[in-house]
Amino acid sequence: MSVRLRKLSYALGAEVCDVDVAKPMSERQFGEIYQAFLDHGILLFRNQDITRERHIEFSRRFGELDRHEALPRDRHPDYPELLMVTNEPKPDGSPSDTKYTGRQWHSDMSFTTAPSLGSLLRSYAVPEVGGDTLFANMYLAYHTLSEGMKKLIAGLHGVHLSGTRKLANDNTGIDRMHEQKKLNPPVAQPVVRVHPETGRKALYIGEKVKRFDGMTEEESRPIIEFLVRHATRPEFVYRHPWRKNDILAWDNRCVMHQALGDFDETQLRHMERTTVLGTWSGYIIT
Ligand SMILES: O=C(O)CCC(=O)C(=O)O
Repeated sequence: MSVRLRKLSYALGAEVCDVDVAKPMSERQFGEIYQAFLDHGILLFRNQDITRERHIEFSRRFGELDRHEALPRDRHPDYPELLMVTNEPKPDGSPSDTKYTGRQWHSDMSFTTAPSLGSLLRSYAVPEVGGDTLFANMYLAYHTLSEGMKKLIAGLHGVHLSGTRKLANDNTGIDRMHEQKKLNPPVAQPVVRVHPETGRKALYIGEKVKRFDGMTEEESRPIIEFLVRHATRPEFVYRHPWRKNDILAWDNRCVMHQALGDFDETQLRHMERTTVLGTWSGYIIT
């Protein structure tokens, strides 16, 4: 049986239709799904009312899973393979640590020595409207740069830092940010990555990049800002309007994303993510 795909946007993404990821899947069928993942950058599976165990099990087919040692506060208490993104207050009534996760353009775990291959985010509760996520095709972003800019960035390494940039006025998340910084020293990652499976070049940049190694922040900032602005032009982006029980799988090696805060924060938005470990070709900044 061949999987049926429906394109999500001009730039990237496809919906995999009529697949229940909790059901046994042959190597051949998963092979088709994985090929679609490589071809489209994002795959959407709708109506996946499945258990946490099945979410983890399906994710393992993409590769070894991260146990999120770099983000200990954000893990599900019983499932270290699941990272929570939720605005549900803690049992003591204080705000969730992960309320503002992902509110900047990034590729998952780029600030660690195990930058992610891919992520599978599942929606448990979504607000009535909004709470969308944006995704940008970083192959297109690279290939539409001028030859001059490609030359300029060819040997550069971006210095990626952990931490949440956008904090609430009440400093929600500040302890978490300090903890993350201690756990994760700055790492340098190539700005142009060759995708290890497709062999295609993609831009690897984002708002966690503070400067280029060997350059000052002042020198780096205009180039970083240009690259992020360029990569997130509307024609390179897909905006995902979540429904409950969606699973969205994306390839962090050629896709960057950002969670939007365009929703009523009194309404519950609860997501859980598995993160597939990727390969590392950067270095630690000492
Ligand atoms: O909540 C979202 O829509 C995305 C969260 C996010 O950025 C992430 O899991 O890396």
